[in-house]
Amino acid sequence: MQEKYNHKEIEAKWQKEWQKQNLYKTSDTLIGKKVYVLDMFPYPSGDGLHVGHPKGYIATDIYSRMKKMQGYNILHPMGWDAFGLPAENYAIKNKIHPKIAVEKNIKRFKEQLEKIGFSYDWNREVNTTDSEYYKWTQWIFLKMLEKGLAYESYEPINWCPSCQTGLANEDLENGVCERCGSVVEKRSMRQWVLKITDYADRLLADLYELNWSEYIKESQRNWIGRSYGAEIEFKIEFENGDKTRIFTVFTTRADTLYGVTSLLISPEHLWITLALDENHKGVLKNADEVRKYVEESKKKTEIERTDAKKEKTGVKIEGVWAVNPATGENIPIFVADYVLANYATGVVMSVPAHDNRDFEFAKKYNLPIKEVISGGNISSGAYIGEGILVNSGEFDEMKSEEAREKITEKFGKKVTKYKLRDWVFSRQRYWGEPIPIIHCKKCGVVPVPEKDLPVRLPEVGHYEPTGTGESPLANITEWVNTTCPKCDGKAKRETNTMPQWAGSSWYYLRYIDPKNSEKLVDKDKEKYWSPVDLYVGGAEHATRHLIYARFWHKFLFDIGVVNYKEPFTRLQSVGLILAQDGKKMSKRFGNVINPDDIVETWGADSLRLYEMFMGPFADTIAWKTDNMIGVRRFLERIWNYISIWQKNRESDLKDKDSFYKSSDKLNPEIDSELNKNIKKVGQDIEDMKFNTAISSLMIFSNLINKPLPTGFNQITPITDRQLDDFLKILAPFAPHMTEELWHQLGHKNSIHLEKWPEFDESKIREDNVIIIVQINGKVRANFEAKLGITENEVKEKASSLPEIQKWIVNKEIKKIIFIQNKVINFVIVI
Ligand code: ANZ
Ligand code: ZN
Repeated sequence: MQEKYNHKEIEAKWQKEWQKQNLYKTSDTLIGKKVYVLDMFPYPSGDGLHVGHPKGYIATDIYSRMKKMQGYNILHPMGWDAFGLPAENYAIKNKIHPKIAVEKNIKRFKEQLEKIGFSYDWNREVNTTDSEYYKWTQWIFLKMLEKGLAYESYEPINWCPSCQTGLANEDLENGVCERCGSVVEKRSMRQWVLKITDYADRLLADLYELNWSEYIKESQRNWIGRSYGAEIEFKIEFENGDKTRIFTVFTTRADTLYGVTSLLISPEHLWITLALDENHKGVLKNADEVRKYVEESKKKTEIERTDAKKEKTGVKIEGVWAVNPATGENIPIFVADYVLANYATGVVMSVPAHDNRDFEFAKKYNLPIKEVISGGNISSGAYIGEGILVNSGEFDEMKSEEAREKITEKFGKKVTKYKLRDWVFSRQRYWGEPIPIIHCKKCGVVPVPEKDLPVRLPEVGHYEPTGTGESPLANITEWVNTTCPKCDGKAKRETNTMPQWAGSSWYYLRYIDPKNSEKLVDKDKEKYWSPVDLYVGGAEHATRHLIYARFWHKFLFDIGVVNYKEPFTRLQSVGLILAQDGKKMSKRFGNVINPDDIVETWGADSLRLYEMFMGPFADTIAWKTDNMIGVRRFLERIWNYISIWQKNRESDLKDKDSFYKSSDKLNPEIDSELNKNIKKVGQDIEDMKFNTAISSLMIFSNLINKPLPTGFNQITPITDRQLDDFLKILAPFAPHMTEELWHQLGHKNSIHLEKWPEFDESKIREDNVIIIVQINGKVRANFEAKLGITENEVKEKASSLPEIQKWIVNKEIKKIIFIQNKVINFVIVI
């Protein structure tokens, strides 16, 4: 065995060997227990991987390796999310065709990944830009069209002036384009839209059964934003004698109807637009003032408009008023930009006494504040809670919850509203899946027949956005002009493409059956492998990808393509790795650390251990190359230990009482520590607590590296089986080094195909410590406790002891000094 741990030689050797043996090929026999472990697949950017990317991949690799050793069939694939704006913008900037750029970037990514020693089954690689893949993305779209879930719309949508494409609500961050930071505009244009709102209730209901963090579930609930409320009609009257008309408001607090002292209307409301129109001159007496306000509010983002801290503004519309249906009173109408056009009816009944925004607004414009729910003090602010009705006619003295029902019954009707909007599904860009539609003058919208799929993206020289609202595909006449599948007449292809999120909404299904040319996925295979048992990725996908994929999955469930109604049973978020300077790692800041360099200097196994040892897996933590030394030394000590162990063993085996020949020479301390390790490491990997698993392995390594005064050379001896077990539980973390040592010890098969060791609970000795309790530095008591007992637990236990109670009861404790596993000292005033 070599004296020194040479990571370069070992890692290259085993990566090649594993590939040769096809060690990580997923078995096609659909029997026995299975685990499907999935990473959110990357989009292959031109910058390559930085050390932050593999963090999640390392975790899933460790998890898959352990599960494989525990006897599960493993599906652990990888692929590329390669359509969309990032890839296209990179290609435009660097003047290479996106297809070429993507190929090049994928090659680079793959090389980088392979150096880290992942156990992916590359036979199942998928690429969303491969026409054999996106054929099925198009197929799903056609199925949605068939079921009435895809439709054309001309509603105003978000338009990014810099990316020159329409965007879905999900593509905005605080009202600006999530990709480039530009303020988006509203544009009316023809769009394909998917009716995700049909699934809103099921998307909410099924969250309950998912093993996902409460944070992500809550983000989804807020995104879907279901509110139960009422619609109530208000009569509108005009000073100039125009016909009356009706405005409908949406409210979640119908119980406050008697307290409504004005009506607020959104600046984009159709009625405002029409009233400002030439034809309606004279309807609004202060049209110029209103028009000016409407123009100004267009410049604000939605976040600015709804920010609770921002001042509420509005303009009273002169010459028109509304009638409160409950009190019969005339109330003013305001145009106010904290009312959003695209939520509910775009008209709000303002109740200053019981809504914070309305309170502020009423103060500013001197509107009456009329209390109708008792329980608060409205001179100091709105009372938004529940209570008993007052000043509400026949409803006085009723509880607000009950009044809500009763007032709705009398003046309105119950409705449910959602914040979720239908998914704007077309992009005016080149690098995406063509939407498989043909427009025929005679037959209208005609779906491309299934047998003609895929509709391939034409390869062209120019793919820059046109800026006209049309896709660059519109200029490619030979592609656009086609014949109608129905009437054989002249027709044109749809030129919009799908958004980046299309291909990633179902990719996990294709891994199950990546080469199937007949079907999206074989049913039996799908039944066996689905659902994904563990899905790991960034929390930034909480609402977009994870809502879209759930929506598509439910649709595929409805049409019988999949067997389960949810795609991802357990979801685990990865914490970001920041750069050494504490900033986000990015080429822009010049602070990127390339995993290739770390692997070169320290080795892949050290990189893997380091990333898992940085701290709790979901935490955001800054990278520190200096700290690589710690995990590297840990591996070296194990290497050295085994090298000495082997020599000792050879000479000792000549002795007839050889330690290594008999298992009853087991050192109970070591045996306990090892059993504890097997238990803890297994449980910690299951719980994704890699940092504590590694520290436990380190404790064991330190223990056996201690020299014993028993004549053994330098180290504490352990038996063959103990050493094997230790290497096995280390193997998922440091797959290369453990494989090498495993073979050095004379084994013939891969350590990664070994059985995960079992632990013997009865061998685990609980570590207890004696905690000394002092009062003002004098020892007054002691008690036995578990190693690692926390300060709070010690404090509680110590203060309950009678010999301590007499010192501290009714005394002021000035300070507590605590030394873990040893002492607690109460400093008191006597
Ligand atoms: C009167 C009222 C009284 C309200 C009260 C609240 C408290 P969620 O839960 O988000 O659905 N609202 C309705 N449409 C709106 C729009 N387009 N833009 C801004 N605000 C709008 O909130 C529903 C509440 O938000 C509604 O209930 C309405 O104000 C307001 F003491 O009506 B409420
Ligand atoms: Zn036709």
